[in-house]
Amino acid sequence: MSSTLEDTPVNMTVSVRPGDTRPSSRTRVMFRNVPTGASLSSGMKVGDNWIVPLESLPGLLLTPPPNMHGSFELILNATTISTNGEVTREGYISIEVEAVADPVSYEIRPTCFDTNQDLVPLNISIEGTDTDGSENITVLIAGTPDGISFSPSEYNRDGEYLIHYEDLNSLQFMLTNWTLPSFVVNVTVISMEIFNGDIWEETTEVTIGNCTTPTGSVSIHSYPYMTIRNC
Ligand SMILES: [Ca+2]
Ligand SMILES: [Ca+2]
Repeated sequence: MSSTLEDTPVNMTVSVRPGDTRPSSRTRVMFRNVPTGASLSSGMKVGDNWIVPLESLPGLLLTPPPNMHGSFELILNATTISTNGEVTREGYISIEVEAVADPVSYEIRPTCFDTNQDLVPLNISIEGTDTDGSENITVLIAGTPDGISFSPSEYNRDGEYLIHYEDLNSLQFMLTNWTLPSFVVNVTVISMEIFNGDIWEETTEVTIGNCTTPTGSVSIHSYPYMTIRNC
């Protein structure tokens, strides 16, 4: 049994010693039952089989099908062909591939709220790389101040809201504290392999400002104060 991680090549560690070394004989090595999408680092693919030159066996790598996890079994046929005929030996190689959560790409569009708004959309778009349905994507918004709540979501505790991937298109926050000039939340994008719970996550600080009171060193509501005294 050889083990590897999802999308990671595994060394085949196979050696074949010809039983007949006379110049008139030759040995052919064939890997059978190679899953669709898998590849070997050397050799020629013929249907689901790969024919690999004897001299390429040391260091031979197998790359599992993209995003695949689970196990499969290869059949190894080594055939020596000589003037005495053909002799084939058969062996089996089990490969175990462990699921790994993949990074996702995401974009959080800047937004701000007006003091007369109750509901404000928050646009978060996420694109996963492991699209075979083996990963669950969620977003956790933490550090939410009083007076703000996100919907649709699951409220955890202490200002934490969990948003499911399918709800991202309709995500918005409800505002009941219009005195906030701006607020900062921590947005964590999470992908989790359903099979074994492996997690990839990344956290971004997002500032959501009051549209009429921009944050920063300059404010449109800041006017110079000046006194002119006529002597
Ligand atoms: Ca996968
Ligand atoms: Ca994965």
